[in-house]
Amino acid sequence: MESELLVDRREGWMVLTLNRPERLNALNEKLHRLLAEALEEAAHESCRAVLLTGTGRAFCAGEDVGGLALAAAEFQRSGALPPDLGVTVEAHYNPLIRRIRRLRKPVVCAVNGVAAGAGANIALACDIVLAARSAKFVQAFASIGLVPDSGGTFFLPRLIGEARARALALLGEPLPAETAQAWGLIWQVVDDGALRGEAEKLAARLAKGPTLSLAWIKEALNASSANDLDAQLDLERNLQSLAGRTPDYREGVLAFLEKRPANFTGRAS
Ligand code: T3D
Repeated sequence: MESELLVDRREGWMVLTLNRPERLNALNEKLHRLLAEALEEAAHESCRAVLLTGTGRAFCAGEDVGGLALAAAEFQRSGALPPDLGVTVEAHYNPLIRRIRRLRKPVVCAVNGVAAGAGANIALACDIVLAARSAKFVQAFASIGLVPDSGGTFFLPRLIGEARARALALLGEPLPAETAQAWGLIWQVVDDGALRGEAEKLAARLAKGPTLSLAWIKEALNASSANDLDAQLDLERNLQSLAGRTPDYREGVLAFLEKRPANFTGRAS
């Protein structure tokens, strides 16, 4: 049987494909475990970029509500308290979002179709999000009496502002990919047939980039929403000190002066 997560190792980068198309790539414990293992592998020096996508007509429909419904029915029958969903969030969703944000290399997300619930917010946690023209983003939580998780209440207002964030979260209405791009929720919409190719080109390009500098850019941007300007200026100074000592900086400057493409290694020495 095919794995629920396809891991395709390329030269210096990886493609992770959620692979439960019959459930719109909804997440269960096994898929979470496979994702955690793959992202752990992606942290190794040999991997310099990650592409995350899904098979079939969806990117990811969030938590497998089939599993939730089963558990709820069981608890109703036995008269016990319903399961504490915060436990799943703490065990699986929060670590997943932290892994993506803290990974010291760019994560590209190719949203190949609907991204709902935690599926939408996992996409938003990635560094560069491309979406198929037919894709849509749904904060589906309120529709089933839940609260946005996986960073939704953090990412949404920062990306698109309070008014739009509140309406999306409270109404749970689908947001078409083109509007998502127009609002600044994602980087770019691509024609459906071109999405995978464009996303692969982008990941391969990033994998040839100055990996340490990209990691520090990610670190600075991650920190900026909690920092004031002074703290952010200090952080930028510290990171620039580090970047200025890398072989990739030397190579970048040399390549510029010699009017040739830089050959970055991503190495510290
Ligand atoms: O601790 C915790 O566990 C809490 C954590 C929560 C995190 C969350 O993500 S909560 C939010 C969970 N997600 C949802 O509520 C989304 C549910 N799905 C939908 O709203 C719709 O399916 C979509 C908007 C995503 C797509 O709609 P549509 O019309 O294109 O497809 P469909 O017909 O609704 O779904 C197709 C099949 O996928 C269908 O199965 P069937 O009838 O063909 O056998 C449907 O049941 C299944 N499916 C869709 N979403 C899920 C799912 N199966 C399991 N889990 C899903 N999330």
